[in-house]
Amino acid sequence: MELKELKHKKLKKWIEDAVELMQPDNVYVCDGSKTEYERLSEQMVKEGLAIRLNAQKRPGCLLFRSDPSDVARVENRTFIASRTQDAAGPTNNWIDPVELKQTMTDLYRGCMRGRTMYVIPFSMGPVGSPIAKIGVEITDSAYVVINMHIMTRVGTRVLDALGGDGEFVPCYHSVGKPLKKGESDNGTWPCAPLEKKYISHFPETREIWSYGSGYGGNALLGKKCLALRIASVMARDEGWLAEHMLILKITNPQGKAKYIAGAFPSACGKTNLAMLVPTIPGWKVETVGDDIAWLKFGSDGRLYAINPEAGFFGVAPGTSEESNYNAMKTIEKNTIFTNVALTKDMDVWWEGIGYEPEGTLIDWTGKEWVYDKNKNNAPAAHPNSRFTTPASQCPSIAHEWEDPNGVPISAFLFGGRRAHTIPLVLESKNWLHGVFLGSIVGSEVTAAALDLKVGQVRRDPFAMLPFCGYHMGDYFKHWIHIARKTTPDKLPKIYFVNWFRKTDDDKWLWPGYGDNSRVLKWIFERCDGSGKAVETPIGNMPPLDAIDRPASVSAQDMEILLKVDTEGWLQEVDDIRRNHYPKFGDHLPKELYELLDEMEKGLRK
Ligand code: SAT
Ligand code: MN
Repeated sequence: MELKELKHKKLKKWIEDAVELMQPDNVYVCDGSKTEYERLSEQMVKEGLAIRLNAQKRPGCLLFRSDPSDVARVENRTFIASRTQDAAGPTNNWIDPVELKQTMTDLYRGCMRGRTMYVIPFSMGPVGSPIAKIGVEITDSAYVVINMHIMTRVGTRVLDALGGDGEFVPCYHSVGKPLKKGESDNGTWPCAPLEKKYISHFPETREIWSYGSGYGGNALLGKKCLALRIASVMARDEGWLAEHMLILKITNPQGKAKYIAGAFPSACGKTNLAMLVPTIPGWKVETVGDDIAWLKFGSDGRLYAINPEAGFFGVAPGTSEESNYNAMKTIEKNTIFTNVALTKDMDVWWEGIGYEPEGTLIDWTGKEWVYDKNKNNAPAAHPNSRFTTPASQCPSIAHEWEDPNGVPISAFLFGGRRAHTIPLVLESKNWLHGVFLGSIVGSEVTAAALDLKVGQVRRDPFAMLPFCGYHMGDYFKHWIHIARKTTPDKLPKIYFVNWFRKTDDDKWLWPGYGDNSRVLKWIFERCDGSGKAVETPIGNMPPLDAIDRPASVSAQDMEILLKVDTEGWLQEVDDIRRNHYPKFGDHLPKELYELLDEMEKGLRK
């Protein structure tokens, strides 16, 4: 579509201003068609930016290799530029919005020279749904366009829904590498150096400005930037929730279904949990979403969740037939792989794919790579290598996944990677206590963000620390207050889970994956009023016989998994009181300090 055909005056003006500033060679408004996807794919293959994979083994699949400096979200270059620093809070990077816009305007000036400006109208949520939000991303990356095709609903139908004066979130994106006359990318991934990367959010004006990175959440602006950072601010103002949560449907052998939403930090297995194949006979798990949930109250007083996305941007390493059968089926076709390894027969490979590679590979940096049984060489696939794949292709997708009204949530899960202390599962005493549990989530850091030390425990409340567009203390308050919109019996129950416990000699205590269905079954039964629980100082826990123990877990290990580790929890209390809660200053709801005191008292009894 041509720019002049656009009906929406404000949108047209916004694009024209961007064209003047960024000076692209061409402007192209995306229609979202299959032909468009194919044309851009072919263009990138020709330019040497993409490799077409084996048409028999992986039809419609592409492989991209990014610049080694551009492989994950960059949290220290991510900014919440609210008018005051206090509004952004102590856990977000803040720059004064006027100053930041000045800096970035200078960077944007002429940044698309030699390139095409793509205009991507996209909908988060089914097009036309009352809960969907529309965004328009301007980008100079064709890679971003085809990823957005999969991750969101894109194109003319979105412009139609927007009409002449509909509301949209304006999103600027540039890889930050203008081309001189006659210059080309020459087959290398374009991006700007770290100190020039900016992933910026202006919460009051609901704008997103991203510069310098082409990877994942830095560049696919519908995901973390719109659906979490900006949407969390909208949700606070409008009385709903925008959360970093998977959504799954679980059905018992009698055919009764419930929906569960779960928050875990990036690369902690949300995708695996959302697509889980239960190991307990007769139970079924289906997928509604794997990363983000928007939740609103229905007229019946219950919380309903939609998945605003249309695809999965999943971590490749560790994904295998065994760990995630449904993901492996989903990515058989029409999938974009980024930074995985390439086999001789033009297929993909990564660490933990479930089989050894044949012959030599080309690793994610483009170099020859020989498999070493002792694993002494650097990984062939980058630890944060990803697949972008359509949700509709997932064998476990629930038929209601695009229901514009969402699905009613019975339980929330909070979890992270914790080798010690945190039990396999814990139920909150009530809503407020559940908010307390959410506020103290910690996890060992993964490779999903570039600038954090992998393996260290960091507190990541509600798994939202990198994704909340305002002060986290106010976010806790919002969670406390939202309960007043309904009656306690209508609210989801809240659980703390930990699949990642280890023995002192570093062995997993719990098999995880499909066996996590055993924990989900107990949660289902609790929500159904039948499951047993015992009260402890940290919350309600299943008695030993309430969870079907997998054959691979000894009775002794089960006891460790379900025991209150008093010493460990007292250390938690100490760490929360000294290092975690004080960060939020007087924005931290006092109720949470009270619950911390109460828990400590209980533990010392
Ligand atoms: O790069 S993303 O932010 O989309 C992935 C993640 O960190 O969860
Ligand atoms: Mn995520």
